[in-house]
Amino acid sequence: MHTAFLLVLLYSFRTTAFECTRSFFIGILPPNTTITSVVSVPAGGSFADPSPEFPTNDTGLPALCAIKVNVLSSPTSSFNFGLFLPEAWNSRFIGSGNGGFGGGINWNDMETNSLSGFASMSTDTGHLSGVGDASWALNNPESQIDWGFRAMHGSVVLAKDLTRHYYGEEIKYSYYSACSTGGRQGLKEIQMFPEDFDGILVGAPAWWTTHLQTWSLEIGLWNLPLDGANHIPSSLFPVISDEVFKQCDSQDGLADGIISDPVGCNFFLEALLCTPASSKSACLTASQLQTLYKIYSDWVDRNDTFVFPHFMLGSEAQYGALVDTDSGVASPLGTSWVLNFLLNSSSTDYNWANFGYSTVQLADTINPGQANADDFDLSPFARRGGKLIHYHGLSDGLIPTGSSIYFYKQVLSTLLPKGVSVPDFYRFYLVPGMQHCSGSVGDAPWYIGGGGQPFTLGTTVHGVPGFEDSKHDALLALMQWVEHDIAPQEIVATKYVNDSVALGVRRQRPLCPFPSQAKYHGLGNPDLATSWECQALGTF
Ligand SMILES: *[C@@H]1O[C@H](CO)[C@@H](O)[C@H](O)[C@H]1NC(C)=O
Ligand SMILES: *[C@@H]1O[C@H](CO)[C@@H](O)[C@H](O)[C@H]1NC(C)=O
Ligand SMILES: *[C@@H]1O[C@H](CO)[C@@H](O)[C@H](O)[C@H]1NC(C)=O
Ligand SMILES: *[C@@H]1O[C@H](CO)[C@@H](O)[C@H](O)[C@H]1NC(C)=O
Ligand SMILES: *[C@@H]1O[C@H](CO)[C@@H](O)[C@H](O)[C@H]1NC(C)=O
Ligand SMILES: [Ca+2]
Repeated sequence: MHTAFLLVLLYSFRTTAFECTRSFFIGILPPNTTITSVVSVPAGGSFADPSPEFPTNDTGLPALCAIKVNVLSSPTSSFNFGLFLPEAWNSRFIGSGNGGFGGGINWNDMETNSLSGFASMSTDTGHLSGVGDASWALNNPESQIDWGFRAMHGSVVLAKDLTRHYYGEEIKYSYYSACSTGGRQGLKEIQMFPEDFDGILVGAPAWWTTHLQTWSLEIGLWNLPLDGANHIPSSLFPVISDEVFKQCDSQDGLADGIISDPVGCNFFLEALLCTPASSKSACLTASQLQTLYKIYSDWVDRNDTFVFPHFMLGSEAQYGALVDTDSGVASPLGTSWVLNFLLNSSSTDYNWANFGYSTVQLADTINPGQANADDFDLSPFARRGGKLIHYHGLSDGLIPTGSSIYFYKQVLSTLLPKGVSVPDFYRFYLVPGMQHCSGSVGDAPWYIGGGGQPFTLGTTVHGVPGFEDSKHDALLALMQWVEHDIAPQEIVATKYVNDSVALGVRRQRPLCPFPSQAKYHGLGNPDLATSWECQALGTF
């Protein structure tokens, strides 16, 4: 009797698969860490830890253990990370990232990833703030370093320890997927801690912090002051965009509302010039045209120094943040960074008349928070078998597509002479019509299940609904590369009708490994991926 009762007890104890309690994790982490909370979430449950960067609560979660940890990173700073450990675990670990200067745990991407079975991690990077707010960085060099790279690496190491302990098993593979600042965080991991991840998927990385943030200020100044003859009001950008599409859409060989090759478009800006007959609300003066020339040109400064690439033709719909400046001042993505990270100034009425290339030089000297992800020698990551997939939208109106092209070419220039075969570990894709990280103009197919993309389609969307394979899902393509050594070729991007999965597919089209481009066969429905093929440029 007594023995039987004990056996029943033991048996029922073992069916409680995992121990999601704070005491279970005590002693696993180093002394300068605090396990803030351990919460068991039932299937279909929710989780709330809203922050300025990620205000939306998770709902519809799979059964999981949610852990939050605080880590002292210096005597004056600390960072937090979150970890979701789903009961239905796929034996893999994944990290996600942040946006702008934002601070907050990305529980949203963690939900996406845990619905796919990953143990999922994200860090708040050491502070709480919205994406355009860098005031936390003022005279706070330790938190700048946390944001720069320290919080990500520290979180990855500790979150992996908790994951192993929880499941009582080794992690089979570790991945990372994120966009924008998240892309920078991923490249930084490759450069500084190549052992952290087996596969990394980055979109539109904000990798060149000292140049990107200063350029974000400069491009606003080009279109100011509001009463200057040079100023293009926001009401004219739809007019400009229409003219760009009118000229460039068909130059790629197919009039389909998508500018597939903005670099190849011979755009005649003077078509926009006002004549005595034209309506003033639908044309540009000669001085406004000069501003437009600047917007579409690289920032090249003293001694012919290349500072930063220009926006691509077809990116105008997203100019509200940096170019339009209806507020009369440049974007905080520029000013807030320069004041708080660089000049150590809290001035709200700073005189930007003195701003210019010398500020970029100062930024390069100081490199606040060591945030620049500009070490192009990725060979340690390549040697240990790491794989990188990188993508960038051609209609990105926040981070110029050219900055990704420049990064890829710098890696080629660094590694090809050393005999490192870049396509063996790094593939780069341009996404025609895609805006910053997600969404598109002209109904262009953009969805590949990249960092942050699923959540924009719905809080419980994960993977590529209806197309759960490595041909359509960039993360699955990366996993196939890492785990089965099958390198990705074309990746088919999807556009759902009105970006609603329930409304079905509007269009699909292959994305091609750079520098090849998707070309229409000339026959068949151009909305089907099978009507397109990747064509190489010359022999490359
Ligand atoms: C998120 O959850 C918190 C805590 O449960 C709650 O106070 C808040 O109202 C929720 N926010 C939304 C938008 O539902
Ligand atoms: C906290 O612990 C980690 C790992 O042991 C160590 O690298 C780090 O320097 C420690 N931080 C502080 C503030 O002691
Ligand atoms: C241009 O380059 C020359 C030679 O390196 C240098 O002496 C000069 O100071 C540079 N000019 C500016 C304005 O940076
Ligand atoms: C701002 O402060 C940091 C130290 O926190 C210093 O390294 C940097 O040089 C300062 N910036 C300027 C422009 O003086
Ligand atoms: C998609 O959105 C457009 C514009 O809002 C609307 O006119 C159209 O009816 C929507 N399509 C569907 C199938 O809901
Ligand atoms: Ca076209």
